[in-house]
Amino acid sequence: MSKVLNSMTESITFVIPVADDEVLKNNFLSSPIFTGKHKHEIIIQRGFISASTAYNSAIKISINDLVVFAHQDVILPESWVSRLEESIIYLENKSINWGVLGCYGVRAESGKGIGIGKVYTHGVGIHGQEIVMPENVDTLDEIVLVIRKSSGLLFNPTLPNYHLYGTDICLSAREKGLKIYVIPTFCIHNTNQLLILPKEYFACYWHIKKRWIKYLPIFTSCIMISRFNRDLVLRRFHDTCMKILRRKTVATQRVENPMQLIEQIPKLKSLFR
Ligand SMILES: [Mn+2]
Repeated sequence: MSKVLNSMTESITFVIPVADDEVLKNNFLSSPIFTGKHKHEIIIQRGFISASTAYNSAIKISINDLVVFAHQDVILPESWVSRLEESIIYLENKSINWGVLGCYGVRAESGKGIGIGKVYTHGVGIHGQEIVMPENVDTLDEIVLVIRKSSGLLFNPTLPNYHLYGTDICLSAREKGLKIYVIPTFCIHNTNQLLILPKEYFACYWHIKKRWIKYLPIFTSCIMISRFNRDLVLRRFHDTCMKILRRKTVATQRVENPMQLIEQIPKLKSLFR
């Protein structure tokens, strides 16, 4: 990108739904941007019945226009804020009316399992197509989502649980004629890699399918929501086999100290800047 900024001019509100304070402390709050002095607002949301209700209540009270929603187990590098700002300037200079930005997303032509935006997912490794400019996608992964409060976008309060709310808000943006972009930033998702999708995930699948039937097929970072539910059927078959074989349900557990992990993997260390 041509425009390089020396300092961030806009304060940001970061919203984190928290289920485990230890995970929050060792991951999101250990991100280099928060370890020193900073001017951002951090809203921690606890005890909500769904991600959508947690996030909407945060939008209401946020003091800044720019709002970032991230998982408690996501770690953002030092450069993250300036890359976000460069991306916003790039989009606004091109008069692109953006609705939602993120770190990882998919579009119809992405191909199975290939997302846009390079990230590290614990249990998977470094993955996703590296980008140098913001790239238009259909939907974004929930790990990181960015909106402007002034856009009027809200999460769908009728969507239950903590799944597919990123897909839903991207479709709400599309409905308003707003564009979805992955920005060229790197982040780490220190997740527990699940082998079997929980039943709540499928409840969200059906909810999205019903609400956004006119946009089928809908490509998401985890599943394709389609008329004949091909991905869902395959996924359920896989999960049933796993249950019959009584295999473990979590493939990889998140690491306790992700900063140590970054030090141990040279490629990860060079991307995490
Ligand atoms: Mn997570």
